Amino acid sequence: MNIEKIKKKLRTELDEKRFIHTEGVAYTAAAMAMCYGLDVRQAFLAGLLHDCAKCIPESKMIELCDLNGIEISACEKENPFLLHAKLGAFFAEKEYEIVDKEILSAITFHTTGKADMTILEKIIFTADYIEPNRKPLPRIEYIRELSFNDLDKAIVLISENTLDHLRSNNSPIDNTTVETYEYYLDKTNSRQ
Ligand code: DGI
Ligand code: FE
Ligand code: FE
Repeated sequence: MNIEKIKKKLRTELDEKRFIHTEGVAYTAAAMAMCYGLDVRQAFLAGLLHDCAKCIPESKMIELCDLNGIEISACEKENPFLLHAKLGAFFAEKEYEIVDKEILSAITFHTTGKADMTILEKIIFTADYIEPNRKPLPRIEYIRELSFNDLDKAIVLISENTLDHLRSNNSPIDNTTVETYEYYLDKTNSRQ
């Protein structure tokens, strides 16, 4: 499927706001790929498809996971919206003909991140947070700058913001989200 065809299908799957965010992530990921010497088209595609399952109603997401043998963790059971990441990778492969496993993995981990990410995974995790259409977030200008000159440190600040936000709302926290923060905090601290 070429990019125009993917965009056309995404327009039917996503609402206007989500489509605008999606384009923001795709172009931000492409710019980051230029900065870090990655394949620009690969990053653009991963950005374009990262939220392709975001507008599916939560009950339908659970149904689709059950139907297709996609495992649901305890935290995902409590917060089914988290499933849009795994389910997004599933649809990217089945409906958008993406065979590149690196793209599929970047989509799978875009919400929680994980320890020891590939550069593409880091780029999608970060581009999702810093893209220009996001509403104001704590320290966002600094995080945007870091994203292009100290990606691991940007990930520490993003996951720290996310954990603070989840704790202040008393939301259940997925272990992978905590692992992302701890791994990149240790990694950046042991550098100096
Ligand atoms: O899909 P987007 O809104 O573009 O962005 P996203 O997929 O990164 O989702 C962002 C939301 O995910 C944000 O409100 C924080 C939330 N989130 C991230 N990790 C966890 C989490 N929510 C819960 N409940 N638990 C987590 O571990
Ligand atoms: Fe998302
Ligand atoms: Fe997103």
